[in-house]
Amino acid sequence: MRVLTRCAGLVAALALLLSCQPAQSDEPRALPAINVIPLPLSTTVGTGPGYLLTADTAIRTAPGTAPLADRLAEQLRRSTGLPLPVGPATGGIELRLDPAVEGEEGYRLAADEQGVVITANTEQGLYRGTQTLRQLLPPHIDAGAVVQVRWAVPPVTVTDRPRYPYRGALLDVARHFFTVAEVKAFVDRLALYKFNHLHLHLSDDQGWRITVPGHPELTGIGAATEVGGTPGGFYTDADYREIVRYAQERFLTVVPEIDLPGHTNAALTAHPELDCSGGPPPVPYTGTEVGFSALCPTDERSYAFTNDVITHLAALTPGPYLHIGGDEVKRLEPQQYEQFVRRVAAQVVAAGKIPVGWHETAPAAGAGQAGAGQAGPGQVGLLQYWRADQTATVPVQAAVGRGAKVLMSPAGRTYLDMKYQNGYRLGLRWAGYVDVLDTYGWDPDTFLPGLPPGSVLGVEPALWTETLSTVAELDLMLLPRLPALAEVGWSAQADRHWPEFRVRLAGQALRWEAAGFAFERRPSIPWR
Ligand code: TNX
Repeated sequence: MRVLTRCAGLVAALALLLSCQPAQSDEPRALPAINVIPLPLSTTVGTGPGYLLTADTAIRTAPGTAPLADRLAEQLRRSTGLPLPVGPATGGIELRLDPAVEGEEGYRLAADEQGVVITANTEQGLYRGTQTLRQLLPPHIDAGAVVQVRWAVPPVTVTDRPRYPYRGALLDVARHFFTVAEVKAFVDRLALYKFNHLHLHLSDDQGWRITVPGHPELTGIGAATEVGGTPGGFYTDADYREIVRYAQERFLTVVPEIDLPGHTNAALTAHPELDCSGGPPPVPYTGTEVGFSALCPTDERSYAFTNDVITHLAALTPGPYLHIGGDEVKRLEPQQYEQFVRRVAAQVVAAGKIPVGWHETAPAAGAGQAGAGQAGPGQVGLLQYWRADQTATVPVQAAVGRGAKVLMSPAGRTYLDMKYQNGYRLGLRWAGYVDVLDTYGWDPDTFLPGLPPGSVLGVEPALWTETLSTVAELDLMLLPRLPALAEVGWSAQADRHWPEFRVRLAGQALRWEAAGFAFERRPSIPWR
């Protein structure tokens, strides 16, 4: 299988070279025949002409696949202008459920002159397959209006499933607020590259972004600002549900984070009684320092507050996880901190969710009695590792020994708010400069030494937004690094090769241009 995959890569590279003739300015340029990111498990290129979408093409459904087929049709109609009727009788593109296909997200895609068949054992698998189909079509398939090109799918057989079950991305909506429409735009980028979790960082020193019944001040006062002093914002229940729905439709699970007990200045402006630092009463903060705020660990009212927030958020969230933060707390004694995390984790478990925490919560992490990855009372079940180096390995190893799982977000590899290079206009640089090769050239299983196989649940890039306030700015940081991290999370480690990847990545530019996405032309990528 690996040989075939490598061959497919070579074919793609060759096709790219051959298509390098000067492009006519207003004519769509040709893409390599096979250019899929993340790299599928196995790809076999056929010899025939492939399948051409025409006015006669229909999308054929099987029991259980109609809603997905409707959405695929809707997406393809926009740029092809083809009618693409959906139904059980006719064909061209076919979506089939088959329990024999391996993996919850696995799928098979076969394209020849007769048509395209996508087979999976779940709707989720079928959806991932439709994103491969999208990438097999000319890049103008992502245009917002009708384009006249040959809508050809190359003859190919793809068998695919992901390396890791958890491939997420964090969006910080606290430092700068992003509207529901802007979050949906972020989800669109994630869906294209087969991510399956959306981590929303909903609270921080600079803003509180979600309504909680009985706490009108949280959104009245706590949500008013953002970094730089511009007006903030917040999500109503309906807004949040709409984000969840939109993400779910693309088979992404929303993981909400309320950062506790630090990063809580915005909450404390709404609830000054929960501050016991002895300093002046908290005021809205629009700077970018971290580590100065904490909920009072010795006041019972703090736990009544966290319980209100957690039960409400758990009720709004269909996914299994609730993230309680826990990072960069400088004001509490270690024992006080651990007790705080345990109490809040217990509230999360009582609300029916698995607590996730930044790796600082490791002393309070484990599996409890509920089995691996399932947190017991007072335990964080999933640790998100963010340090750029390995200095926090030991407590994480110990927590894994107690049954916790690890989500890898090492800052020097996955922090998409880091500058690409010295002098770059956007971003921070505390974890160093992060160029495309930094995001691609590592292995999540071995970044931390001494973790038993299976401890790493997945990978999660993070887009913190101290310096970012528009979708175009988010895009400049995401593209081209997000697809690199998609491949780190999805594709087999032994199949990943930078020289081949950078050629495929270059091909994505036509897609981003067609879709109107901003991206950064990093010199390490052979853009045309
Ligand atoms: C660290 S790593 C943070 C965030 C900042 C980010 C900026 C972690 C869990 N916390 O609060 O936004 O660095 O890069």
